[in-house]
Amino acid sequence: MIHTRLCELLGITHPIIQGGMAWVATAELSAAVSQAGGLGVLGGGNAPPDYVRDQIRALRRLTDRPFGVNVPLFSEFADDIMTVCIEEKVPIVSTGAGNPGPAIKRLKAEGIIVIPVVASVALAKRLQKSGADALVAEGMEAGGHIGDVGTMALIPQVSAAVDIPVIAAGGISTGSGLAASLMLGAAGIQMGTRFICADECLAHDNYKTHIVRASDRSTMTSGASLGHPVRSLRSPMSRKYAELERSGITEEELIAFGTGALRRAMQDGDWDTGTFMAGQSAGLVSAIMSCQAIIEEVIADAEAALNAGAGYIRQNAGE
Ligand code: TUI
Repeated sequence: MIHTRLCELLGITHPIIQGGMAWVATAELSAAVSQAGGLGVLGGGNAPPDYVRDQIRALRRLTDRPFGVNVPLFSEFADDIMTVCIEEKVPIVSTGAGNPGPAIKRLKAEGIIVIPVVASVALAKRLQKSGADALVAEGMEAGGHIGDVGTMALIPQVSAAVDIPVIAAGGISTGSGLAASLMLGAAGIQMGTRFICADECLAHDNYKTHIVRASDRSTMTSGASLGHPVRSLRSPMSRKYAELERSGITEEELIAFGTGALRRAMQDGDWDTGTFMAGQSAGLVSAIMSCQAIIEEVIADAEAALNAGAGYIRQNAGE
């Protein structure tokens, strides 16, 4: 059993959190992850507050285990979604794509556990001071909106800079990734891409199949010119987006071109016009499985990796 202080803080069995992916992390997926002993996190995305409230209620019909809601801070509804989380007594809120600052105080005053996603040491330190309970440190191998530091370098630096539990994210889909993250100072992991390929995930089958077929170089980033680089599967849409970006069209035109593309990937599986956000660990995902099977496999493989690691170290120390 891999049990860390993150399990204590969140009331979960395994230190595995499911990324709160916009459109993709619905009640069905998040409930299944929580039911399997991890932490399911609903994706707030750009959705209006009433949709999020319905999702919270739908999740609660499926599990009585702890769960979270992710609030991307660029959403026009970010504050309203936090209000919904307070009204619905959501136990855990994670934030992404910005500095949650004063929102932490507001949520904590209501007894909510707050876990911001950070991509730098500076923000990690600031948010620990602001009262964050734990942090997800996300490297640029991750899917979706990303920072610019890789996971292997980010995790040990954030872990050394703060005392609260650090959850490693970005490029992690396997047990060896969990074992490595623990070695780097993390108290658990967050996986997004791996959970897109869960049976319980409502994403279109094409989305899952493209991830299963992906290899190491199957993702690319676009959107840097707008100030928010996004990693997605290399597809006709992501190539076209990058091309338009280089061609110097206006920001408005570029935004209009990208609007609705994530929904088209998730709901329609439209390879030509959808943006299939996914991390570099897509190349590590080789099957579509239940959330329970995913979590059991990751834990068992992490235990094996940690044991083999100890054996390897003993061998190399000449014991
Ligand atoms: O938030 C994410 N990933 C996301 S959000 C999203 S929805 C979207 N749709 C269309 C275009 C763009 C996004 C898809 N993926 N991950 C968490 C994350 N947060 N990664 C990096 C950061 C981050 C970056 C900078 C957090 C804070 C930050 O701080 C800047 C500051 O203000 O100090």
